[in-house]
Amino acid sequence: MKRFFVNLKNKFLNFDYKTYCRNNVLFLTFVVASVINGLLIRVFTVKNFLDIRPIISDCAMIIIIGAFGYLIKPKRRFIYYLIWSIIFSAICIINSMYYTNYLSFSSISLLATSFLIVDVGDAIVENVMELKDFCYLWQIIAILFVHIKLLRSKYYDKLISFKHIFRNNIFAGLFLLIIFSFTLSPSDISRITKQWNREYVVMRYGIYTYQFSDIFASLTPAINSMFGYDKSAKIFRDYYNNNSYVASNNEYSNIFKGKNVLVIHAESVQQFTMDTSINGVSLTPNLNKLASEGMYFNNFYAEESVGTSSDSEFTFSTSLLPATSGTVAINYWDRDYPTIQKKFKDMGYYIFSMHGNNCTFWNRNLLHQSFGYDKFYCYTDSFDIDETIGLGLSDKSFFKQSIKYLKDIDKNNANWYGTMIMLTNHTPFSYIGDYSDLDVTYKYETVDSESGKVIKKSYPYLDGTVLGNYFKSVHYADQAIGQLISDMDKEGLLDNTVIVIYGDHDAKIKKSEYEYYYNFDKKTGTVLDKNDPNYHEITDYEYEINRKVPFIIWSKDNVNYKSSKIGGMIDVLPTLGNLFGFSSKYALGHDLLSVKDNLIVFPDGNWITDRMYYNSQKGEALLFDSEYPISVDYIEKNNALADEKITVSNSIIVYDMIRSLEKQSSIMKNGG
Ligand code: GP9
Ligand code: MN
Repeated sequence: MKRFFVNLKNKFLNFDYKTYCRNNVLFLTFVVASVINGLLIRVFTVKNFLDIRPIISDCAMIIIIGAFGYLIKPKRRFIYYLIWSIIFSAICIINSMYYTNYLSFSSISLLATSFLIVDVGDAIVENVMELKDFCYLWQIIAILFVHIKLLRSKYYDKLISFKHIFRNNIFAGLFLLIIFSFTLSPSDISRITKQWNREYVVMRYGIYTYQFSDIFASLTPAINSMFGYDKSAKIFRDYYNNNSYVASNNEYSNIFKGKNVLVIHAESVQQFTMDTSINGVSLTPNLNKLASEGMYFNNFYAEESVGTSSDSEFTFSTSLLPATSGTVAINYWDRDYPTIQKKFKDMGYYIFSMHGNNCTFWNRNLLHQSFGYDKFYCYTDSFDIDETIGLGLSDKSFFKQSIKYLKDIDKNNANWYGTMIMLTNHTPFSYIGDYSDLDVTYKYETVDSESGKVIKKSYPYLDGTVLGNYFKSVHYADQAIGQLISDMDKEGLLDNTVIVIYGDHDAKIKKSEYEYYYNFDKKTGTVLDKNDPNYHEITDYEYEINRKVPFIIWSKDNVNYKSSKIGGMIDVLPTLGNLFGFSSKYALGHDLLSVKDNLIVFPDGNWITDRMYYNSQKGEALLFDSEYPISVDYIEKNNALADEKITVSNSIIVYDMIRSLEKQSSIMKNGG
């Protein structure tokens, strides 16, 4: 190994750079110009020009692409570099314009629609094109200029075959790629595969790698939907033929008919936080109050997949499970979905959503249109970033700024349905600092044996830990919700409104954090040893089960209902449907106020009932009541049902089955 590096070093030191440059003028012009443009676009957009990592990534990508030029005869090589220079400049120009409008980067899957949704009458159009967007054209001019000069000096006639340079350049590109890959964290890798935070991907990987990964991600749905349509259509038809919709009829049916709805998407709020106090202070006094006065489901799962927030929004809105490959928000946002939003719209409601983050995060600017929202109030258009915590605008400021919009909406519409997506309580929670007044040090009093005086003491306890920061952050989020409810009340906005609150998914806190928390000995201020018989080890099952989130439905009418029965995001549409008087024949969930033996399926095929948790990958089960035996039949029946729900959801998501079959039936009706 050592010899390899010594050889490598010698090769670098003894390399004849002058001759190399003289023989590779066009290639080097292409590489240097492309790297400079890659840097320029980051300077003009995300402004992270000091980071060397995206430069390495850009270089690797450009060198590998440029290397293929050496497979072409010297005289024709110019065409190759010119074409790539045009492509690269176009990538920079389009993204530069796109960024001005959306504070994000373009995707080939969105490009046509995204430019369509720019309001032509709006002042924003004046900013669609700016002079700086075209500065990238210099690359094409430079390539042309260099080529003409080389042509005049008969440079190409002197060049001989350069296949070995092709090979060397490929090696150089791959070498840089390997170096770059060492700098990647698991979250960097996850972000490039999911593509939901395109700004981050460009900052980290550079514009070219971003754009190529985007092309790949954009083609996935088209490729997936090319195969297996017939099989999926059959499963879809069979399922709905055998499971036709049955309307709920219970004492809660239609009780909220005609009321307004405000849905609060409570970022990363897990249910157990509602049962947690630190130094006697409840983490979530406001949520607890709403839960105790209203309808509260404390055994409820978000059922999200890699699309996290956006998956929860999807399952909440449609009563379908998220996509098994890719995400609905990024890859399949344009399908025809039966949503809660469309149901309320059919009842004459004005439908809106609000979020203090960039409008394009999770592709919401398009996803929300597809769900049926009339308007999406988001940071770029509707909110001032006057207080930043973590990912962006603080929840308290977001809610404060929302009140004026809510008042307007309430004044101008007989009925409305709105979703407010919170942001502050988002991992890594470390930015919460002084914004939260929760103290997570452990405080206690002791009596001094000599003087008999009471002495106040403390242990750092959860201070500085991720879980401690999460608790502080949840406490902040809870206060923000309390503030919103009280501000709405002051404005009379609560009198005819039902508040619906859900935690969108768990906080992704490591097991070791919980183990520290559960094994902290408050008497000694130390953590129990792993070998101690009282040590509480968090098993995979305990961790999974603890991922549940709260689901609350509250109104001033004091409709009180508490349930510890299993439920999930897939049940929201049927439950609200029962309360507000609508239904969807495609819903895969159940009305939580009627269901007896519910089955909650996770997108990976695992499932949970009131009796057991089943891990379908391992074929392993955890029984909640060991006295109550489970039959193999019970497991097989639920496995089949879980599989059906996943497959039917995917048939709607991937093959746009509802649109496709409804189109077919309307053609048949019209005799086409
Ligand atoms: C982004 C926010 C976070 O706007 O909704 O999404 P998440 O990381 O939780 O999926
Ligand atoms: Mn989220």
